[in-house]
Amino acid sequence: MLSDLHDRKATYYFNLIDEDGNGIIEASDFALRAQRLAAAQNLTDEGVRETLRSQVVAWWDHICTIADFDGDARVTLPEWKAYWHSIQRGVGEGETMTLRTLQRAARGTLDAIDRTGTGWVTEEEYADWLDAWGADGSAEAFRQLDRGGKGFLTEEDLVVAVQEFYLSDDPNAPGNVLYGPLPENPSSDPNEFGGEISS
Ligand SMILES: [Ca+2]
Ligand SMILES: [Ca+2]
Repeated sequence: MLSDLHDRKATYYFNLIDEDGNGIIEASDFALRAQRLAAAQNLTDEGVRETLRSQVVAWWDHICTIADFDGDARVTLPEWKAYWHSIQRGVGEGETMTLRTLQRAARGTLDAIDRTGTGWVTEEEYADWLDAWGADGSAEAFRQLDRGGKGFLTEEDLVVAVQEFYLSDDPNAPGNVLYGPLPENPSSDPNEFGGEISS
């Protein structure tokens, strides 16, 4: 079982990746994602766009390997949550491979945001990247992710943020907002306390 916070993060991220909003992550979402990233970053050079497309397709291949448990080339929300759970179990069991995977994810994220190749991320680059995700609140998220208020994000900032995003159960962990501030907690189900409260 995922904690409430992890459930919210997993669901929020799933919905961002599910670009066309049909409730399933599949190859077509990644084709759309590549187009939107290219548009948000004003990429006009066809070679550069092609590099971006192949990066995004490689990411989809990776997601299939780790989260498409029944091998139908579609990732459903239950599969996604099972994947999320397996990361936490892997780290809990001390699998260095899981931690290395997260570090690789952080470097991939840096490469995706840092289109100018400087090795760090400016507030503007981060805003463009979140915009391509269709996510809001980039100024607030950037402020939290920028540990020490340097005015830019380093690879180390992103490594810590990715680890917190996938692993932390602390509602105040800055890395929770890597993909923008999480939506507010959905109002609790009135039946949640059924039987315990008598009227
Ligand atoms: Ca979809
Ligand atoms: Ca599947």
